[in-house]
Amino acid sequence: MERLLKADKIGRNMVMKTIDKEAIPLIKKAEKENIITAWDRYERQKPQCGYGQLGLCCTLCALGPCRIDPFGGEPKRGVCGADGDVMIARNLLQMLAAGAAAHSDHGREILEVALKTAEGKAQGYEIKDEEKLKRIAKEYGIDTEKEIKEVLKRVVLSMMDEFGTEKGRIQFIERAPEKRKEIWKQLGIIPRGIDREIVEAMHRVHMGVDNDYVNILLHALRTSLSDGWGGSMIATEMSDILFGTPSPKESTVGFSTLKENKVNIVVHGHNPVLSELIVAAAEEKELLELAKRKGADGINIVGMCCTGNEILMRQGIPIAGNLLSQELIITTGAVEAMVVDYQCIFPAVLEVAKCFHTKIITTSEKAKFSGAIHMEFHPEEAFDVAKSIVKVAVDNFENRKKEKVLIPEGEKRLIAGFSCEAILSALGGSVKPLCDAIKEGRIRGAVGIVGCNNVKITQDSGHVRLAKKLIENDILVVETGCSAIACAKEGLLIPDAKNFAGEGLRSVIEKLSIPPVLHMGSCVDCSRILVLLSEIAKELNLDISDLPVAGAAPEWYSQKAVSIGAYFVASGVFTVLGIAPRIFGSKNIIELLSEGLDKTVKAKFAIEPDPEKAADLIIEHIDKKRKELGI
Ligand code: BF8
Repeated sequence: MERLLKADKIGRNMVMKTIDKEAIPLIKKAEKENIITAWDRYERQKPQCGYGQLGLCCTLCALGPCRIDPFGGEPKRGVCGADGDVMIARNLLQMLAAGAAAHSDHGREILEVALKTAEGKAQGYEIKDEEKLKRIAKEYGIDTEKEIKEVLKRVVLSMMDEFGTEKGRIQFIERAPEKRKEIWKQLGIIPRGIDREIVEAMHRVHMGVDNDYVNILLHALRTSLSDGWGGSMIATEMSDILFGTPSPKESTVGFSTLKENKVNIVVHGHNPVLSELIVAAAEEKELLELAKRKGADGINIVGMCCTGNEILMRQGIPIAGNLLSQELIITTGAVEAMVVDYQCIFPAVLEVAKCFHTKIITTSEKAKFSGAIHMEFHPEEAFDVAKSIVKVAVDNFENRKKEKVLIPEGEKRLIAGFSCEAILSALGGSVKPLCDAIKEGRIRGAVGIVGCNNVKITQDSGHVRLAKKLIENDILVVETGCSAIACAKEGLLIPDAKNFAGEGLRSVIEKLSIPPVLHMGSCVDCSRILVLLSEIAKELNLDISDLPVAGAAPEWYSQKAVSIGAYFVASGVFTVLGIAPRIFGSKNIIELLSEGLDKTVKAKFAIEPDPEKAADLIIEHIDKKRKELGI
């Protein structure tokens, strides 16, 4: 009886934790072996602080921590006198600034590698997309007749200028439709420089600086635009130049991408400057021979989270999972090394790795984890370091304990690699056929589903249920980040998924041989969505806010997602969040982020945890836009 009860409890727990079938045996294994995961830690945090959930807790300075009574009693203000509106706005801006900083610092690192590449000082990097380099050079007014490395150097230096304050207006803003730029100009939120907006955000949240919640949140929009149209767009474009602009590639997804007879290396984090070279190093003859001598049949690289998306998009490297998969993959007992750079890496992976032979290897000077092996990556010696990292993993193969290995079965196929260029090429070189399909109603609209996993919602269920309902209603879905990985696991990223699509959408995707859900890349590649939307809006001589489109982040958790959501809305995209941001302590801020924004930037946020209802909200919005356009 007790065993039955336990089994039932595990069964019900599984349903609540994830819909990823390959994850279930690993969660069971973790439970059996007392391995603590994020879901367990979440349970131990409950109940989470009520003041914090409403945003009415301030820990910014040492006068606090302060809190405000949400029911209108005392205390009504923090020690400094900040009311609930100011407290929530400052907290939100600080959160957003961290996200914008993360994306943009990632972009800066790509530029630093590109500069060293241009100067012939980087090891293992080259220019893979000259055509794109020249196209971007023209946007910056740079002479493209020069020697190609000189062109690269000038583009990099111009992009580096975007981080400072001298120019006063970041270049890629010019890609937006005229009507959008006019809205930004009227509101005074055109980003002046990437670092400038982030630093100013941190200045404004200091006690006694910006104490007007509207003013604080306007700057939040400007900071987010400096990310979406600045740091993230730079990261995407320069990554394409160095590593190649993605085109459709077939690959596989899930824990089953691990191979029992091979040295398994998981690359986890965000920046392709690391993962690309690990992939290249794993093809080196000497390392393959070493692997053989150690008894392995080869070296198997799989991705995790966004750095996984980067190498999936460009090279078709299999992707093992998304945010909540990172501890479970170590639980397979089949991972020789998890190599990480930064962002979204649970500190807990070190604890899980202690139960197995897995080595956690950190590579960034700014993201060290105590207990990990640190092998720092610098462009000058990047390939040598990549080879050394792979060697650590190969040497570790003999420490794997066969009796501890559990690799779930069920590898799923996917197609990734839908950069804007790839989408245009599938459409025959212009967005016109897509616009025509929208006008004719074969495609009702398009939605970008982005963002993370969050323990507060069953893993992947928000993304998958939302995507399924949208495509069923003839809405084309584009995805990035952990959202794309979630839908890949569910088999929505292959042309056969047309069976889930409505008749109109199916007729279009069948003709183009594309899936109904298009994988556009990592989280910095949300900038690709902005470029695509701008192209469509320009083709139709409209603003982005006029289009029958929307955004959604059903399972978001990160500061970066706050920035993405804000720049979607600031760019004119109605955006539905599945997890409530910490704003419910202020009616004024709820009003500002919904109707207030709608009046100014012509787009707003909605919060809807139920993916079916979120889809209804989106469909209603898309139909309203279609009606306004008379289509
Ligand atoms: O940048 S979607 S959990 S991995 S933050 Fe992180 Fe969220 Fe995943 Fe990529 Ni994006």
